[in-house]
Amino acid sequence: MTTPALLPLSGRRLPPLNLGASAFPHHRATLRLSEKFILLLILSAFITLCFGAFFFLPDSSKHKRFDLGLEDVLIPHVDTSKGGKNLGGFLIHGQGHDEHRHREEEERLRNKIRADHEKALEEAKEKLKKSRDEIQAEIQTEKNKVVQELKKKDSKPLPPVPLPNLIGINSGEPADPDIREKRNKIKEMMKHAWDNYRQYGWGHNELKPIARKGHSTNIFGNSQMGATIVDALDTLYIMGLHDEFREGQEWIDKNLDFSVNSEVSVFEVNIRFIGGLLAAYYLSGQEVFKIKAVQLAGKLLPAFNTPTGIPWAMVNLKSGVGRNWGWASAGSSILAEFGTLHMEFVHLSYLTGDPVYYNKVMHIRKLLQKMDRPNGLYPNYLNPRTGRWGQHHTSVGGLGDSFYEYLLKAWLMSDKTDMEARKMYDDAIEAIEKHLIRKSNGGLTFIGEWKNGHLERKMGHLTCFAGGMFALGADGSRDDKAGHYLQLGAEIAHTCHESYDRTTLKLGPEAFKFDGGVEAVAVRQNEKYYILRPEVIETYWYMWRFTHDPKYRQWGWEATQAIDKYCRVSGGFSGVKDVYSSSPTYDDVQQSFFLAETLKYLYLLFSNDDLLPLDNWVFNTEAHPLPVLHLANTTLSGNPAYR
Ligand code: DMJ
Repeated sequence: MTTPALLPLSGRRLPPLNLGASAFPHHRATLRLSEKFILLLILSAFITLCFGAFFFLPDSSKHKRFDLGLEDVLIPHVDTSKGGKNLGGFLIHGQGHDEHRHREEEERLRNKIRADHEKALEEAKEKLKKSRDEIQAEIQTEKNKVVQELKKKDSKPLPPVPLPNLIGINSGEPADPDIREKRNKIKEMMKHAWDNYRQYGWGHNELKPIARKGHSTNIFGNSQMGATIVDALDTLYIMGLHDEFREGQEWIDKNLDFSVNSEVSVFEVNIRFIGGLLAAYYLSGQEVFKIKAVQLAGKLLPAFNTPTGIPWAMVNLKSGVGRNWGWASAGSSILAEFGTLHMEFVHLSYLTGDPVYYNKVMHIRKLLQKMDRPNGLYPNYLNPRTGRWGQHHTSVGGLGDSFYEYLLKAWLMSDKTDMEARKMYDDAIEAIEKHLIRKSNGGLTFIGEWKNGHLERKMGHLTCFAGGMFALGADGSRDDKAGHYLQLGAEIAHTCHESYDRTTLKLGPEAFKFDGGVEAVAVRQNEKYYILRPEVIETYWYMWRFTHDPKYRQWGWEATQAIDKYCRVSGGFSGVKDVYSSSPTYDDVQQSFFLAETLKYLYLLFSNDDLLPLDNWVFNTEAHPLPVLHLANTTLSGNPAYR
């Protein structure tokens, strides 16, 4: 309200107040002060009256009941003849009438609850009359129903994505009868491995070929997830073993279920299962593989919920709880594990239109880029809580290997557009060459391991993959050093061949030394085993593709014969405990990577180059081929969801 303070103290007239012609169209536009004062007094009295009326009227809200859809409790319609009004969604009644209705309702409710209890009691009594088996069968039926419902929910169709031009899914049949025969022998070995797994280990992760039963390790958790089936699918496909492929597909369709209370290795599940399923999808076009890969990837995502976004090594598929290996330095995650997700995750984003996978792996890359690297080397251990390196150990073998491989392959898979990855690869390889690669007294090039400023002159079987990696990365290398890297690849292939050739069984040991007069030979008893690993054969195959030097086929054939002679048993193939012993003992495990990698690389070594050409396909670290994404930017623009 206007106050008397606005009144002139001197009696001098204030200039006329303009209330505007539109406010009072029938009056003069201007009023004198006394008239204005009276008008304001009347207005204020009127407003006070309105406020009073508003606050002192009886509160009708006490009589309102809101319809929340509880039809049993509330009155379904309003009988306006008895004083009720329907005010759009809630009901109003006179008070006396309301209390009566309320009591009626309470009584009705009580009766209903009583009836429900009696019914439940009757049902329980009926159940107890049934046998244990009948009850179990009923529970199982209910469970199956729930699983089917969940499956339906999980099997939502994914957005259609333009498939890359899938060149090179052909027979690759060599013209030379000798090479054809060798290739057929390798196919026969695959059939032997598969048939025995089919017979004795079906659905289990791996096979014990001597005990003739299923086998598993902690990397797959405690569930039977058919690791061998998933890992072997694409090898079966490219070998033309289509009946076996279909058996595998059927098992996956009906049985592969990731809603299990099982703690698995994120890395292993990614490279073997997601990689295997994606490759099977691209090769065969069967949707089921894509759907399963995406379902599984969803289960791995909680592993990334760490303070840094560096994933845990293990995750429980059901609860999503993650943790690291107890043996890893200071609770660290492992470079070769969190650094070997990129290829599969980029494909997942490409196929689903969901950037979540891509973002997870790019986040890891960005974080690594920002970190200091001792001597330019990446340590094997990184703490996911603090974002700090653990022990300063660097390896191109176990714990480090496939991280470097995936930098190179990220570039290749992006049709050589992901220059950030290429630069990281080039920088890392330069540091590795400077600090880790040496020549032995006998002239063998080897890659040692860096341990707190000291070079250990030991090379692992796993490290032998690097020969192929150097050859694969030669084209596009910095300062046009293609010839140098191809040569380096050849030298590593030669050294690794020596590690095979210097054994009794002509199979390579797990680790070999270049120290104290020893060259490419295992010294410790616990490094003398061969567990059907692929890395040396993998390098032979890459070297063959880039050079066509017949010695690589020759070396590959030596390895094939040694495996067939010393690792083959009637129930499949087994690793051996001592490659220097003429009467070796078996470890009784047929590793899933034997079917995924070792036999696939051997088969490709004796096939024509037009079977899965390297311009169009990039093999993940478990030898699962994924197509190059010929996209405008690094990874994702091929998917309509990203445009
Ligand atoms: C495979 O699972 C993969 O090649 C992985 O990158 C390292 N080791 C095994 C085979 O030796």
